[in-house]
Amino acid sequence: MTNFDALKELLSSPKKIAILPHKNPDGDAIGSTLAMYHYLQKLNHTCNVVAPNDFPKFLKWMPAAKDIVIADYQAKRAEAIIHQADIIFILDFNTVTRIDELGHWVEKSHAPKVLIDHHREPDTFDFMYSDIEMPATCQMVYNFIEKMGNLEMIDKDIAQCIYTGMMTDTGGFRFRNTSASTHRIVANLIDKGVEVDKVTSYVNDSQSEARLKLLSLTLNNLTFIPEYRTAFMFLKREDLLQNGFQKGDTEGFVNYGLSVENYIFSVIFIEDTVHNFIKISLRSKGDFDVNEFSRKHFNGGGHMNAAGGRSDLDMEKTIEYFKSLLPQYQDKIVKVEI
Ligand SMILES: [Mn+2]
Repeated sequence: MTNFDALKELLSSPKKIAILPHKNPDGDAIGSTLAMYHYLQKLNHTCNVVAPNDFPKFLKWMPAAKDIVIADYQAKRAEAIIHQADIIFILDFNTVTRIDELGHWVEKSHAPKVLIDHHREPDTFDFMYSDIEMPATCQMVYNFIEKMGNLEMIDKDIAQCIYTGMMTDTGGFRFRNTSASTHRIVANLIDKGVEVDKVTSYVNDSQSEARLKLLSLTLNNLTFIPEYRTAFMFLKREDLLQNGFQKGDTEGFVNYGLSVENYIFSVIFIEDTVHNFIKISLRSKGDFDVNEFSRKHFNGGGHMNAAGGRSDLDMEKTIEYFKSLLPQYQDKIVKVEI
């Protein structure tokens, strides 16, 4: 971490601290900000977590989750907290454009800013702990508390927050960057009281009925194209509306297409419930680049293995168009090693 000693000095007397996760906060964003909130309160600081918008139901159980100030609902309060902060923590994101309007307030503030994050190419802040090898910001928060010499201050609440972010960002400790130190830290967190079964259940077993119904409709139309190792699926507006769709309900559906042996490309087409276009999510394995695919054909982009896009054609035409693109990728697709 840059300027660590200066930060430690800064934290040696009580401060007003704003702690920010990114927009559409996930388990790692909420876990890391709440862990830091509990930890800094124990150091006698006055803390607030300010999120740009609301976070999913499966994270609402987390200790002090109800104290998070959501800028979408409490803009004035969010603004005031950032305005009055002596220190601003930026966790699990690396550029102020990821927090919408809150970004203006952060830029306006003269308070020193502390970044702890594992995303590529961060902006420059006063204090930075940036490491793209880390599987989760929560793991970095643990390391930060350790470097502060305060591991003994990690209680059950802090441990459950850190554990949640590590679990969700590693896909349940399965992704490649899950390391030996990830597991060593998890072992220590369990010693501090993490209830592994409960956290797992809170996170995984709080899906809405709508989500499961929509999943069943989606899997029902899942189509396989073996010669292109490609699967696709779709959801129509009336299905979404008739089943009480809420934002986030279709998160992760696209991954089912990659759970089939030998398949490396999966796409879901979802009609927007308000506007006349189709949202597209694309996932791949190996070196088949869906970022490039989406940029070229669907006005989108993202990462090599996960991208988004859109189509202004209707569903039938969009799917026809998608299928018509596949032959030109056949060579690339058959060569992908997994
Ligand atoms: Mn993260």
